[in-house]
Amino acid sequence: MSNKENGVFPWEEREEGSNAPVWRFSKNPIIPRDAIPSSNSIFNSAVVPFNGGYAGVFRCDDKCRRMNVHAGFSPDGMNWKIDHKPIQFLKDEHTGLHESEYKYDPRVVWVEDRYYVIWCNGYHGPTIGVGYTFDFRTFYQLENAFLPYNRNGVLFPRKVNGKYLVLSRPSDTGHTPFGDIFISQSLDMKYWGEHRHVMSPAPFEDSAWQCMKIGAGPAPIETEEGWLLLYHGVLRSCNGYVYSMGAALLDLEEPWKVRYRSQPYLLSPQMDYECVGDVPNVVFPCACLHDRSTGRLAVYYGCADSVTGLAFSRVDELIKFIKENSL
Ligand code: BMA
Repeated sequence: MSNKENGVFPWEEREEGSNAPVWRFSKNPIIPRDAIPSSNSIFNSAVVPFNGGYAGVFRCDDKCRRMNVHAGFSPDGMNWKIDHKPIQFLKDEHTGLHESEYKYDPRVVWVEDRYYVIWCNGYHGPTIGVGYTFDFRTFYQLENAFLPYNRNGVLFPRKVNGKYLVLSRPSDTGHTPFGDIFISQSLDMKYWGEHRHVMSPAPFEDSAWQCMKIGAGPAPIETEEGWLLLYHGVLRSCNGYVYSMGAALLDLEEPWKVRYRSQPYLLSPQMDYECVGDVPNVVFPCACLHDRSTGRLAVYYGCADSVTGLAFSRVDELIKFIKENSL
């Protein structure tokens, strides 16, 4: 068991002449929609360093369009072998913990001694499911963090002031046309409280790409200047929702305080594989690898609810960009 960042870091330099703060991998998408026999689509998925390579939890919608999560492994973060069968979470039989009606949009993060998985869990509507694994073979399910309706649960990689922290976005039963990011705190990963508001959508006149709803993306990355949070923002266009990616810098000690927040988007649906698919015009980040020795970032994001893409950035350049282009 290990969370050592000793794999080959997935990386490609930005194109010559470009000064974009975030740039796409030239060989995107890295995971096609049919990477396993049962899949209709594989997207909005999470990866982490594992055993000298990488492991992940992947959202695979099947050909009945049931949403579930599968484990996967990679030597280099780019070439993935995804289990054909969904993860079967073990539950404590005495608690009466329900079967999930569906699972989607997983995030994975190493906290203290294990990998926590957190996802949108179907329980009389969407809410925040929580589980953990040591080896990506056996998975354990814990109690849901919240009542329905809620989505985009994202766990911090360490306790802050002695408490686990989770971001979430309270929602409704459907394709929620609203949404703010909140933070909740827990001593035991079971009972969550001390809820604080973090961020609202931005005014249309200032930053329309994030004016309808927002939701946390990958687990926040700790930097000297604060928690770097990648998130998605949604614009309602005359042709439907458009999902783009931005970033914020949250206070290290009081992460409900937003220090800076990008006014322009960092990535928006512009390539064919982001604009065309089961749900057009979606980039949806759920994971970010950070190579501390070089400051490199590798962002995994769902494209058009169909395939998985990879994008790159550098932590210092990204922070500089957010500060210079803050709302
Ligand atoms: C959100 C979630 C995501 C999805 C996005 C675009 O509400 O359901 O899983 O990628 O919509 O369809």
